[in-house]
Amino acid sequence: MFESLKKKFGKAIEIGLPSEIRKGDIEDNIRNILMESDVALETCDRIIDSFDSFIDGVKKKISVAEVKSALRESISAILGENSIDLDILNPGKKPYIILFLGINGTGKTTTVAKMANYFKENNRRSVVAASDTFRAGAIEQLAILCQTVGVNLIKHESGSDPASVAFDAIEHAKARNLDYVLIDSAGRMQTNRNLLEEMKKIKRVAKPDLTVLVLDAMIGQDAVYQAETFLKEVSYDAIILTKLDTDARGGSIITISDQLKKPIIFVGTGQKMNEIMPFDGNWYLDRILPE
Ligand SMILES: Nc1nc2c(ncn2[C@@H]2O[C@H](COP(=O)(O)OP(=O)(O)O)[C@@H](O)[C@H]2O)c(=O)[nH]1
Ligand SMILES: [Mg+2]
Repeated sequence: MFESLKKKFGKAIEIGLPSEIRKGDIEDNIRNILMESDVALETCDRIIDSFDSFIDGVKKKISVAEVKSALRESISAILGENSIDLDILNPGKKPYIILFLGINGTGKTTTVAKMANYFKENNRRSVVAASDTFRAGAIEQLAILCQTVGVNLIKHESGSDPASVAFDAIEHAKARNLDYVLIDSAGRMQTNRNLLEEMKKIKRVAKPDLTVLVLDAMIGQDAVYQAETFLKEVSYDAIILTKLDTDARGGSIITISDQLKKPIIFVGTGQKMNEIMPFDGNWYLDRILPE
């Protein structure tokens, strides 16, 4: 993942070997690389400003080592800005209720099942609520995934009230002393009023401890606009970014962190149930920056 971004940074920095690079040149190059990688313009500017402040202001020429550390610090500062105080495996409440939101196709349903699998692998017990009762086939899709993972699913008929499915799943979890309730949801167009009312109702009824916005890394800056629309109507606490394996340009993590001001807590890296992991900024920086 992210090999092409790493290669571009590598080339830009190596221009300075064996001695030094002109600061203005390397800043132009970094800006261009970030822009080609789908990083928003304002975010590029923030990174360059911060890069500049890491380097002695009057210096015109800088060493390769200085470039590397200033670049790492500048991006790292953005990634680390929005952390939340949450140990997801020990959240301190039982059942811990997580609601997953996002528009169609971003990977919500897959992510719900992957998270159930992640919790199971860590000896935690979950129940899943099939609260996407709108889209044909959604309940069946989730039923198959839950069977693969080996986790209970609470479902009602297609077209029924999503909030009451969530409510039943919470009762189920309480009765069995389960650790988590994971609530899938429907995602038609973000402008659809009914959907927004439906999500608000699920939130009112389920009172989630954590509301996660599921975003698709592949769609880059559009993801930001989608999320902003959600943010206006339904609040959320954190982001799970899916399909990192298909993010050929590699910059969506930076843009999303900077523009949405919410922490990315997990990332999806493939279609298999175990292809999800807690997000770690250093893991990402190691992949995009040359050693
Ligand atoms: N490559 C890849 N595909 C994913 C990932 N997460 C989900 N998908 C795929 O994205 C498609 C839509 O996923 P789905 O969970 O149905 O999205 P939903 O409409 O938001 O519930 C499916 O084909 C998933 O297999 C991921 O991390 N990587
Ligand atoms: Mg779905």
